[in-house]
Order: sequence, then C-alpha cells, then structure tokens
Amino acid sequence: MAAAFAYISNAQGGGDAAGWRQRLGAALGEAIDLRAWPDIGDPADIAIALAWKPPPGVLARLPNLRLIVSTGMGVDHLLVDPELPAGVPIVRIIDPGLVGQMAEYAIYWLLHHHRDMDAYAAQQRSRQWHEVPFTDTALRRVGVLGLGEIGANTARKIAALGFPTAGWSRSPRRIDGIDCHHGRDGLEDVLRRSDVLVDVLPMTAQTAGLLDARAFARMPRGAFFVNMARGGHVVDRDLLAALDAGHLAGAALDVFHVEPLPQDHPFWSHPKVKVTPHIAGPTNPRTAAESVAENVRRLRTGRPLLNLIDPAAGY
Ligand code: OXD
Repeated sequence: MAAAFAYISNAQGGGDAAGWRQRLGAALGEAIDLRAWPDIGDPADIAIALAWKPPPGVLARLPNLRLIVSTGMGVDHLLVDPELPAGVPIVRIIDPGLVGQMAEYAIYWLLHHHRDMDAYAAQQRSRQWHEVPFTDTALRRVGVLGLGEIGANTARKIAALGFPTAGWSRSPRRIDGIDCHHGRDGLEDVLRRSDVLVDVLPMTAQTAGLLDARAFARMPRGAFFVNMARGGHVVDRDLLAALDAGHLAGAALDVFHVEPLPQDHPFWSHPKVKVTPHIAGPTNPRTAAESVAENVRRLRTGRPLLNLIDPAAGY
C-alpha cells in the first residue's frame, strides 16, 4: 500500500522538504519517507502530498493519493489546478507560527504609519530635528477584513495595543474587544471607519476585486492599506489612483495579482507603496507539523479530518 509523502512546490513560502521531513517525522514519532518533487520516484508510492503552489496537473499524476495538505493557510493555490484529483480530501495547515508572523507584519506597518516613520526617515536624510504632530492611539481606527484564524489573532493583538479595532467577516463573528461587522453593509461600515485597513481575507469568487475605487473612496482621507492576503482582492489601478489623488496615504503590499511582481509594475517605484515579496506569513514546519501529523493519524485510523477545505466555497 502507498505510504510515502511528497512535498510538491516550486515556489518559496510553504516550508521546505527537509524541514517537513524532520518536523513531521518528529511529530509522528517515526522516520517518514518524504520525497521532494520532482524526485519522487514511483508516483504510485505517494499517499500524502504536502503542496504549496504545485504546478498544475502534478497531483493528478499520483494514482494512490489519499490526502492533499496545503502547506499554506490559503488554498487558492491548489484550487486553481484544473486537474485537481476529484474525491481526494484537501486540508490546510493551521500554523501558529505563521499566524503570529502575519500579525507581526500588520502591526509593523500599522506602527510605521502611525508613528510617521517615513517622515522621520526623510528628516534624518536632511538632518532636521522636528516633531511631527502625533495622532493619539485611541483615535487611530483599524479595520481587519477577514476574521478567521489569522484575522482574529491580528485584530486581537492590534486592539491590545490600544487601537480601536473593527473586523469584518462574511458571516457574524463575536470576538472580545473587537467591533465585529458582517455582510455587505458591515463592509461599508468597516471601510468608513478604517484609518488603517488590513486585508486578511481568503481568495474566493466573492472577494476577487472587492477593493476597488468605490471601496477606497469609502475609507477616510489619509488612510493606510495593508494587504497580506491576496493581490486578487485589489483593483491595482484603483489603488494607484487613490494614492495619487492623495486620498490614501500609503499602502504596504505583500501579495500581488502576479507573483513575483512583474518588473514593470508601477508598485515597485511608487513613493507611497511598500512592496514585500509575499513574506508576511512564511510557513514554519516546526510550528505547523503538529496540525499535519494530527490529520495523518486521523487518515490512518479512519477518523474525520480537521481543517477540511470545501472546494466549492474556496476555503
Ligand atoms: C498562505 C500564504 O496561504 O502565505 O499561507 O499566502
């Protein structure tokens, strides 16, 4: 019976085969046969695929595949594969390390904007000693779009710093200390009150292009936007127009429609845009292995899997 694991990826960010072999083996308490694609030997040996942005069609060529594990917390990178093998369950990791790093990314840019760090860097270049008028933390309103594992953790940590924090999700959520909104009207409310907006939504048909000219116009003048979710949520030309018109003060972007960000994309050189190469939440096999191991144990003993993906819903 097929029993080997394969790590299938040709992109940065989902961990690495050696790390997964070591950490997953340790979590399972056994030496595992984990092969790194494309050197996987006989495809019929592979029972469990750990995948991050796998090239389309590769998973379909594993005839005895019993489980697909997304080694990112998002799964859109898998669902775009037109040959995704039907009937093979897909689960995602829950990685507390990744969740924590995502919050760090949001908080880093929130504080960078809130404490006027660009203005002080410019002053240092011209040797100026001058205090920029500060904004009281209690008056800097933050909105977090998406209140799943990552969004809820990010929102809680931001609120703990003293920022009035609201969140938005598709269906109603209750999180202590967070002003939670949902549905279409709820989105308008959160946009309207977000001096800093953090996007953590999944990529689905409903979230594609959600952040367009209308959405940016709803946000207060001088607002800052952090995207650590998916580039497909944003209409790039509308974001650029909002920045150029001075309506938005800036944007920190970690994700893009096309990655790596094409060399000629205006974001690279825009003075109000910070570009990072999809590093907000790198998967850490050390912290993610236990969630994979638990599903491997469940698969082996025929128990229900955790963190199952519904391909129709897209998350
Ligand atoms: C993920 C990501 O989905 O890093 O985990 O984008």
